[in-house]
Amino acid sequence: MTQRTLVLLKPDAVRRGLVGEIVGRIERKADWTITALELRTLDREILERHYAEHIGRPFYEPLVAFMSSGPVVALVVEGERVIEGVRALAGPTDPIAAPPGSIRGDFGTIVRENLIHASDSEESAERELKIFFPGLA
Ligand code: 3AN
Repeated sequence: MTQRTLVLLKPDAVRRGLVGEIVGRIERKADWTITALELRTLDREILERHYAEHIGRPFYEPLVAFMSSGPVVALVVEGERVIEGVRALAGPTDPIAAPPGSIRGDFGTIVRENLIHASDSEESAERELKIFFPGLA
């Protein structure tokens, strides 16, 4: 089943020089294609839309501060079961609980700075792709 997903390499990944490493893991999966890729600094407005479900939670303000603390790399990735697949490459939200071999498990320590965002369902992917790449067909 061919799908499309939104991936964000968060400011910690960019600052730490892990863009190549993470993009490489995505590229090496057979038959997935990166169809858009952009370095971009996110403002509060776009983050409010992206993280709408978290508004009001205790971690929301620090999350927005972190996510706007430097540029991110936003990508669109297409391919076979790519939504589930990039989530599997990323590992669970808490990097300490994430298995070694996953991006968060290999490189992360704290929950907020967990390196990568990837859409978690077809509905989320559709919503998030509209926010970040409104011009996409
Ligand atoms: P995921 O990115 O694994 O889907 P979400 O959507 O639940 O996780 O959370 C979005 C982001 O909010 C996470 N990537 C993380 O940066 C931050 N976050 C989530 N839960 C917490 C928490 N309990 N404490 C601090 N930050 C959190």
